[in-house]
Parts: sequence; structure tokens; C-alpha cells
Amino acid sequence: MLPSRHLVIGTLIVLVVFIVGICVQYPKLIYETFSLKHEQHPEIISTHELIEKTIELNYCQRQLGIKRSNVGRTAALQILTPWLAPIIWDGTYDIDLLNTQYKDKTIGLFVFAVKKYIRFLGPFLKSAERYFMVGHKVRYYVFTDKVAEVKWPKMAENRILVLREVTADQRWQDVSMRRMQVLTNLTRGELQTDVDYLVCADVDMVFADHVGVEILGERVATIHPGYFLKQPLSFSYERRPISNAYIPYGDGDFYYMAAFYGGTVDEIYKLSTACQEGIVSDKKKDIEAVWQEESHLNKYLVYNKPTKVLSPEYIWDTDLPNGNLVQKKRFLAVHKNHEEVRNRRDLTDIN
Ligand code: 4YA
Ligand code: UDP
Ligand code: MN
Repeated sequence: MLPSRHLVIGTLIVLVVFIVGICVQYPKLIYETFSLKHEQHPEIISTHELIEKTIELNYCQRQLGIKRSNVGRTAALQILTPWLAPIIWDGTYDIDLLNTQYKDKTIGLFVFAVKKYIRFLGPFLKSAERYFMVGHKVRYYVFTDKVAEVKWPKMAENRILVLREVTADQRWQDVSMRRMQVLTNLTRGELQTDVDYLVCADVDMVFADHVGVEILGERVATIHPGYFLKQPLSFSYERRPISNAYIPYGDGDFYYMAAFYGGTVDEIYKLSTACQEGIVSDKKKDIEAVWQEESHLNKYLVYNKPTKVLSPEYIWDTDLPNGNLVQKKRFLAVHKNHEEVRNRRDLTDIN
């Protein structure tokens, strides 16, 4: 049965009223839907613009977080040092752009796993495969006294592991400091041709989020996560003038942690040579800097400023306060029993 004429007219009137209503309510939508210039509409933005907007947004959110936490103007929370080196925080860079810039570079990752610290090597390498410089050419330089105990990780095809034997010093302080001596040889030798950038790390750590080419630069150091809100007068620099690592009160910008730093091969050669000379000179005087090679590293970096500074995103420990200011925790300390891993009994246990 055909609908009556009244019903048709009635339906038409309702439809017209509805369409006019929509036009009045959402003129922009109508314009956009029927506009011939649809493709060029200013609100349809390119991928690059989208990345820029995301970076801006992340940055604003970080500033808001800092404001809410009421921590004041702490140098380490900024994104630029007073000597105009970038401080790398999440949301301040475009990773796609940087990946293209660094696509032909080879990155070395230098690590010591001596005595009981061999237990940390497996998880360290496994996490590096997942998060460290993914898609780039990587060469691991692993130094250990237990070559036979190293379990080879499953590695992506553009990654290589170079395994070397190293003396096991009795004192943990000497093991830690020996890294500088080994670095001087390595960077003077084969690394000159095999690697563009070298990253030096503690082994008692795991990568827990992206760590990529944004960290590369001529001379790069990480702000210690326990000191990023502290004032320079309270930094744990070596304060005894007799030590080669001495930094007078009043000098220094950040307290850097020796668990993660890097740079070009030439620069790491200069840095490690300077630190090693400081260590040897202190030993001759029968003294040792308060935080061993970390003190010498800080001394070098106070007078040879990093060209790039990494925020505490790049070294974190979940036991530390103020984690709310560090959105991404990219490189995490593995909790260890200091006494147990550092004691000397393991020498008799194993040797
Ligand atoms: C290391 O940090 C580890 O031995 C700890 O187990 C922990 O993982 C830590 O790093 C993050 O002063 C003012 C509060 C500071 C609290 C953190 C202290 C120690 O700081 C020292 C310098 C050295 O860098 C130690 O390596 C570091 O301890
Ligand atoms: N290390 C090692 N064997 C040792 C002591 C130290 O291999 O017996 C190396 C290891 O790479 C370690 C680094 O030296 O991560 C620094 O020592 P540690 O991590 O104990 O220092 P912390 O971070 O606790 O200050
Ligand atoms: Mn460590």
C-alpha cells in the first residue's frame, strides 16, 4: 500500500528541518564535508607536523609536572645547559629524524662483567637487544675474567659481540677503576676503525625502555638520579685538594654518574686517558678518590663540558625518590646485595 501524501510531505518537512538544524549547528562540519578544497584543509596535518605537535605536548606536560611538584628551578630539569648543550628528556626530540641522521653509524657498548658481576651480563645483553639502538649497527665489548661462562645472547643480525678477557682485581674499587685503563687501550686501538660512537655502561643494569641515537654526541654524560634535584654544594665530588679528582666548592654544574656515559672514540680516548692518569697519580700518593673513577669522570667533565647531557631517564633506580619527575625509566639499576656481590670470598669460591 502506498503511503498517503500527507505522510510523505510530513516526512519531507521533518527531514528538511533536520538538515537545516545540522547546518546551523555544525556549519564547519558541512563545509569540510562538501568543500572541494578538502585535501588542503589546514587541520589535516603532515606526519612531521604531527611529530612536532607531540613533542610540544610532551614538553608542556613535563613542565606542568615540574610545576605541580613544586621543585623550583633546578638546572637538571631544564632542556638546555648554560653552555647550550641539550639535556635529553622524553618528548624533546624527533626519533625518526635522528634515526635517519645516524643511520650509517656503528655504536659500541662497553661493559665489564668481572667475578660475581657475571650474573648481571645475561639480563643486561638481553635487555640491550630489546631496547638499545634497535635497527642500528651495534658492537658489544664485553670484558670478563670468566670468558667460558658467558652465555651468548640471541642477537639481531646487525649486532656483534666482542668478548675479551680482563684481570680480576681483588678490590671492587679496582675492578671498577680498571675500566678506564682498558678504555684507553681500546679507543687508541681497534675502535678507531670499528666504531663511531662508544657508550660505557655498568653491567648491574637493564634497559627498560627505548635508548637510541638521541644519546649520541661527541661527549655525553648522564645526570646522577640521586642528585638531579640537589644543589652543586651538596654534590659528592672529591673535595680533598690532594686528590687529582679535586673539584673546589663553587665549581661544577651537575653530578654525573659513571654508570652511563659515552662519546666519539677520540673523545672517549681523551676522557679515559685523563681519568686513568688521575687514578694513577692518586695511587702514587696512596689515596683513592671518594667515588673512584666516577670522581675523576666528574672532574674531567666539569672542565670539559659535555656536548650533550642525559636526564635521569637514562639511569634510574626504583628505590629513589621523585620518580614522578622522570616519566620514562630507560635504564634501571638491578637491586643487588652489595656485600654479597663485592666480597672477596668469591675469589676462593671460584678460583
Ligand atoms: C649506586 O647513589 C648503587 O650502588 C646504589 O645501589 C643505587 O643503585 C644508586 O647507585 C642509584 O654519591 C643523595 C641521595 C643519593 C642516593 C643515591 C646514591 C650512589 O651515589 C654515589 C655518589 C655513587 O654514584 C654510587 O655509585 C651510587 O650508588
Ligand atoms: N664490576 C665488576 N665486577 C666487580 C665490581 C664491579 O664487573 O666485582 C663492574 C661492573 O660493570 C659494575 C661496575 O664495575 O656494574 C661498577 O660497580 P658497581 O655496579 O658495583 O657500582 P655501583 O653502581 O653500585 O656504585
Ligand atoms: Mn652499578
